[in-house]
Amino acid sequence: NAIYKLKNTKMTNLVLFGPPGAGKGTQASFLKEKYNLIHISTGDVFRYNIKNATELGMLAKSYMDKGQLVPDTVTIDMLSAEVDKNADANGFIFDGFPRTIAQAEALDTLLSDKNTQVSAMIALEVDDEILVQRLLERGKTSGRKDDADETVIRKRIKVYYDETAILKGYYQKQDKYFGVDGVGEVTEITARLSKTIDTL
Ligand code: B4P
Repeated sequence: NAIYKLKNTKMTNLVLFGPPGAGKGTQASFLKEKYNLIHISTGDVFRYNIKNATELGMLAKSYMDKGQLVPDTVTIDMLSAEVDKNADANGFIFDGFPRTIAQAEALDTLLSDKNTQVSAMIALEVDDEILVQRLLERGKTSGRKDDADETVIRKRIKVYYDETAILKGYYQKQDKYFGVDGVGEVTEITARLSKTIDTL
């Protein structure tokens, strides 16, 4: 109906972007409160499914443990379902999605079907060696197989450059790309991100 449409045109839909360990999940947890947005982390949804031993979880685990991306069709279907669960949202923070051009195109279609669109991609910029250190540190306590082994961590960073980094250009072409320095105190980085979001 008309009200639903009007609300949707005002939605703020942020893609939080960056290599593994850049701080996407860390920052999304603050930004969702501040801007009253629904936070969807594809990694978290996969890990929830792994924990509950669902069919999706079993499939995702076989890729995640090796540092590979879960196939697009599976990831896109899951993301669509998560968006549909929150039809009355003010907007979304997509954390860890899209990671491929196919996923970015699917997100555009999904949002345009709801009379809305991606507002901005905000990328956290962090040097590779800092990423490796952060993930190894988290691996000591997280129980995440993909954080425990430096070879797998480096594989994830390589997959980011090979398959995901190309999305910078995809959003730059639409004037929606914003890079933010992701090194420093967590609160400092939240402030940097907020400064960008407030200009949208
Ligand atoms: P994700 O769950 O997205 O995990 P991630 O890339 O490691 O980032 P995360 O958000 O968890 O880390 P963060 O930067 O917050 O993906 C895991 C796997 O799932 C992928 O490899 C893939 O297999 C699969 N997957 C997920 N989405 C997919 C998709 N769309 N398509 C296909 N496959 C997909 O934090 C890292 C660490 O840094 C933390 O310990 C944190 O405390 C620390 N940290 C954060 N900010 C810091 C700061 N400012 N200073 C110091 N440390 C900081």
